[in-house]
Amino acid sequence: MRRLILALGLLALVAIHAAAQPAGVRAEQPWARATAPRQTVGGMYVTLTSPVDDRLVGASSPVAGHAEVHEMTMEGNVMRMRELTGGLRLPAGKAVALAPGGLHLMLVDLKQPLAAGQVIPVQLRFEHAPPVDLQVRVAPVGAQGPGMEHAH
Ligand SMILES: [Cu+2]
Repeated sequence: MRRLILALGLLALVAIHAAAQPAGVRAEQPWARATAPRQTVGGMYVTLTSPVDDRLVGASSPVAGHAEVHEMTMEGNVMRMRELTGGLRLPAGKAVALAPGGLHLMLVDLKQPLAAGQVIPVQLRFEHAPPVDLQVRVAPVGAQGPGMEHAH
């Protein structure tokens, strides 16, 4: 009986501990795009959902010197890219998609080209939530999604 009480007590402690953990950001369908031989930057995409207001503040990967959060916008007929230096806002419960033509993570100073089919580790960092480690599949050059779509 005493042992049972002890076990229940431990379970309660574990439950409390789990509840006290900061809620994590959900990262779905991460993928990157293959790069040409002399290209030094590569785009990475993922859909992020945070249970509370948070901010994606950075990323890192062993395949790149560093990574930046970028936004692509059209200015007239010209596509421009700029770094979101303050990070990317993740409103509570809202899925924020990083996708071609818009928000993306830019892997800068690639140590070697990203090859289709390769899987690269990328860590995402947030203002509040603990970091998220991803295994990111590289899709072919020109891909618009993680690789399920057909070419036209
Ligand atoms: Cu970029």
